[in-house]
Amino acid sequence: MLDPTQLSRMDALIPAPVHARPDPAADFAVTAATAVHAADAAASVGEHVAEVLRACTGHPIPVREGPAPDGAITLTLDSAVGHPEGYRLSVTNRQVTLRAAAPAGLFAGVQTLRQLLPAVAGPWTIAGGEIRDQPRFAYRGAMLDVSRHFYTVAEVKRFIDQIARYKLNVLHLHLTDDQSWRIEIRSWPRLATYGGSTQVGGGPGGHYTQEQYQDLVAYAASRHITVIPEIDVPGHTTAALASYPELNADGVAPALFTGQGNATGFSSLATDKELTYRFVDDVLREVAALTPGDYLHLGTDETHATPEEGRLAFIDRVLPMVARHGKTVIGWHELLRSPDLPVSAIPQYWGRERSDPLMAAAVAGGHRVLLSPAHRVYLDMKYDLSTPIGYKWAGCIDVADTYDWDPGTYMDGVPEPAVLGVEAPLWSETLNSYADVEYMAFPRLAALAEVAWSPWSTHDWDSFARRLATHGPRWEAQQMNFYRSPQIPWI
Ligand code: TNX
Repeated sequence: MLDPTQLSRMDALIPAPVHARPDPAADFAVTAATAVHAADAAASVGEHVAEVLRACTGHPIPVREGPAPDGAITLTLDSAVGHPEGYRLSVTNRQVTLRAAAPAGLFAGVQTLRQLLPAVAGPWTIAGGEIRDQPRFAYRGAMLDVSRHFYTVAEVKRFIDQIARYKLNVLHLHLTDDQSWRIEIRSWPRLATYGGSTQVGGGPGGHYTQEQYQDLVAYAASRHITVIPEIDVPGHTTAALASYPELNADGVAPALFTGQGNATGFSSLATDKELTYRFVDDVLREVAALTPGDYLHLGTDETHATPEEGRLAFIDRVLPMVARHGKTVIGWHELLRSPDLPVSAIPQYWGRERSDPLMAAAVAGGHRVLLSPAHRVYLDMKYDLSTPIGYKWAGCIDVADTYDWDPGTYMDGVPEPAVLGVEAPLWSETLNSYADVEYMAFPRLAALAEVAWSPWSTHDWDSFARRLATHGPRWEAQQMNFYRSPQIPWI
């Protein structure tokens, strides 16, 4: 394997771009005179790149409108680039030019530009050359389970920043489960104030007020990341059932649950009570109103405590509510047990089989799907048997396992055009702190990001491992608690 310290920065990008032509003689020096030129819809991304450059160089880096002189970094919108998340980046001694059809593409280009800067210390040059790039999959997601353990607004923002650097564009927030309810619902206030008051192990927990949730959504949007809220129903609902006795079949509230739970599901909303549907509709209405993105995730997994007939009736009634509130449903793939789903509904596959008749039938019927095969992308699985936290029910998952699979050919009857995208879920039963989140997420999320963004023609484990090695110093500089997998030749 080539020595990673010899890699040029343009050869070390993650995710790998569609096309890159490094030109080591064309590095661009960022100086006290460097300005960013960006107007109109490009201006906010212009401010973002200026902020990145100010933070590392200490130079003023003003953002200006108008024609760019020599020595400038220019961001322009140009419909000729085509794909809304694609970009063209050209770096010469005299100027840096970034073009994209939409701000999301400029933002993706800026994430590339960051990696063209030195990892830790100056001289602050942007590595020279040309890049043409666009994503393979539209949906590139990470899920954070804030229910089993609570993470503060500041911690979730840090996670957003960390995933944005690798061009992920979806943050799925698992907001409710047996252990807690983490989002304020004004029509059912005890969900958050009581149902959110604890976490696994019995610690204090917490919840997001509606203002805090909106602040998170806006922060994510400023990084071109869509938040998808998950309200897991009808199972995984002890926190709600504990908060309101009338939601229980027998009218008796269970105690709050602070164990880790089991992988089968032991709680259920009362699917034959009319009040249940008023409750779900109220919750979905409030959450939809706070969420600008297109999707609501309804969970629907592991409903072993819900009689099957009740489960089907529940899903039949609840899916149209989501549509009435203007959103498209995502559910874990158990959703496919319901016949006659609207074709817009998106199953998220978390199984380990490469063949699933319900998935193939859904695709044949026109559904698009999300792939999260547990033994590849479940970030709560241990790396190896010595990993102190995490589970191993789907196997130990080291970086190469997350890297070496092709979503476009992964499942029988699920060809690439049917794959909306991929997502790596991070369940948090065993993650006691945000440092634990980082440890399980990185470096595996970088591998997932490349699977999601880069064309399969660039897929190459040796190359990836070498490139990843150069990201270690960047993560150290950000005080990230990442796992130093022995598969990677860290520098
Ligand atoms: C299964 S995958 C779950 C989660 C657990 C996870 C632990 C899925 C849809 N449900 O409730 O947290 O396993 O690995």
